[in-house]
Parts: sequence; C-alpha cells; structure tokens
Amino acid sequence: MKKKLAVLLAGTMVMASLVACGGNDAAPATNDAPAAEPAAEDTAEPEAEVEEEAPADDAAEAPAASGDTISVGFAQVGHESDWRAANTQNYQDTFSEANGYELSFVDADNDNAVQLEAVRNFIQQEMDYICIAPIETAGWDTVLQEAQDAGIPVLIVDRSVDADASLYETQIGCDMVAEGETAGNWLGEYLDGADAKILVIEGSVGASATLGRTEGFNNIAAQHSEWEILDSQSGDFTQAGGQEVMESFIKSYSDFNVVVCQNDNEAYGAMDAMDAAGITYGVDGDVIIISFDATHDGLQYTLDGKINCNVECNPLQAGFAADVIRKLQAGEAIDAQTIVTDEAFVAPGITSQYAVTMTQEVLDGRAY
Ligand code: GZL
Ligand code: ZN
Repeated sequence: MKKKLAVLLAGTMVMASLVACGGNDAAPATNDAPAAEPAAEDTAEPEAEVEEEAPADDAAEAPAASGDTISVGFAQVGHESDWRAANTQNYQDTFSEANGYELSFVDADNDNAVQLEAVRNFIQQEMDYICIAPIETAGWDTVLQEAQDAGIPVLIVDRSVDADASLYETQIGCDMVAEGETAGNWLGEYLDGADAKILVIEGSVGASATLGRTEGFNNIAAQHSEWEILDSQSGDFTQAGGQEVMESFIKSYSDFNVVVCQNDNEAYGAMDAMDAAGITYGVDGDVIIISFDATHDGLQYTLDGKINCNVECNPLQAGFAADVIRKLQAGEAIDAQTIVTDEAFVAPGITSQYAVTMTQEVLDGRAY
C-alpha cells in the first residue's frame, strides 16, 4: 500500500507540477538553495533552481520521519574518474538506511547496455524512485516510457538526456555549456590576442558533459580568428585515455600551445605523456593546460602551476535529488531542472575575471 500510495501521490503531484510550470521546459532561473524544511505550498510558477549550496542534510532525512524506507535505484555512469567516485560516495552517504532509504546502486562501467538493463531491473523490482546518470544522452525514450507506465518517477542526474522531458521528473546537474564557455573566456583573457594552436581531449563519446563543454568552448573559439583547434579526440574521461590521446597528438602535432582536457583524470594522463616527451606545460611551460572538474588533485596541480585553469563541476549533488524525492513524497511541486552552480580556478600568479586564483587556503577549504 505504502509504495502504491507514494507512487500515486508522486504521480498526482507530477501532473500538478507539470501544470504549474507548464511542462518541463521552464527556463532555468536563479533561486536560493532549497529550504531544509518543506517549502510552503508553492502554487506559483516554480522556476528551475540555480543552487548555491547543497541542501542541508536533513533534507535527506525526511523519509525516516514517516517511518517508511524509500527504495531508490541509482544507475551510475561508472567509476571512470575521481569526480565520479566523489559523486557515487555522495549518493551512498545521502541515500543511506539511516536517512530512511534503501539504495540499489549499479555501476554501469560506462556501458550503455548495462545501464539500460539496470533501469529495467529497477522497474521490475518496483523501486519507489529511479535516478539515472546517463552515460550518453541518446537512447532513453523507450525505457523512460516503461518506467512511467510502471508509475515509477525518474530523476535524471549529473548529465542530461535527449528524451521527452515529460518522461522524467527533473534534471539535476551542472551547466556544461557554461563550463566550456568559462574555459574559452579565460583562455581569451589569458592569451590577450596571442595565437593559439589547441588540442582537445574530449570526454566520453555522446555524454552531455562532453557535448556541452565542447559546444561552450567552441562558442568562444569562434570569436577568436587567431585560434586554431588542431584536433579533438575522446579520452573517455580516464587517465589512461588522456595519456593515449596525448601520445597520439604528440606524434601528429609539434606546434600546439594549448591542451584542453575535459576532466582532471585526462589531464593527469596528458601530463604523463608530455613529461615522457620532454614537453613543458603549466604557468612556466610551453603548453597551457585547461582542465575540468576541479577535484582535489586537479586543484593541487593547479596550485602547483601545472594546470593553468581548472573549471569546476560540483559532484556533491545527491542532496538535490533527495530534496526532489522529499517534495514528491510530501506532495509538493518540484522544479523541472536544478542547475548546480560551479566556478573556475587558476594557478597562482594569474588573476582573472572568470576564475579564483588558487591558494593553499582555497584548496584546504574544498569539500571534495
Ligand atoms: C560531469 C560528469 C563528468 C566529469 C567526469 O558532470 O558527468 O563525468 O566531468 C566524469 O570526471 O567522468
Ligand atoms: Zn581573440
């Protein structure tokens, strides 16, 4: 009865919130972090929230108050990067038994078929909620329809999908296009009109993080006729992939002066390859390195001047997902999209309107 009631309630509220916000295409707008307590019945047009801070932990504790546990199936991308490890840990800490959840976690190991099968198993097991961090944006309509037909609300987290937005409750994640544009804007500021021959180590093929960062960076590169993007290949968001692609780039190109790595682990691989080839990089080297994620080690390299600019993407997002589930359980309207805000960091000695200059205090103050 509980499960059916919870799902029925959620279904009802989804209709209400869809009506309230006119479908899932509400334009994102700024908003404060969600209140720890259930917000007053917001019948006004809910706007997508741009979150500053993850909601207080007690946002994740609401279900225990009702005495029932909530079953959540989480189909995670894989374990390809330090960012992913931090994101997984955050979900496991948030959707804990102590907080009133029963989490079924599947690491899809960057395999689309495994991820789809995991979601179908969650449907079979009649989970109360399903969270998906989609490996790729494509291929989701059918299984999302199956989940909706089964009355199971789905949250798309971290990345996004090319699917009808009425097939899922909400999308939570960083603005990848903005991240790419931040990287490009910083590079334009840093080069100040100087030529650039750029190599790009992209993230995994078809991922919204890859597509967005590439689109955003290219938006800015198009404004700089003095820049040339020599090549762009996928390093799969892994250190091995970054090293492999950088080794092949070094064989093919001799005049590059910028390497854009779409996550920190690829940057570590690229640095290994450049070290082996005797190519210098960073603030005192011949090659500028731009990275994404701003994980602890990535920011250590930035503090050390090895990475010139590191654009953050905050992995601590589970609190937002728990807040959506709490609201659905309580019959409150939810937001169609939650953009997790991030910032950028640059090496000591660099000042920028787009980024924070790294210091030991900045590094010590990081949550991941
Ligand atoms: C970004 C996330 C990306 C990270 C990578 O939100 O999807 O996937 O940038 C991770 O480190 O592999
Ligand atoms: Zn220019």
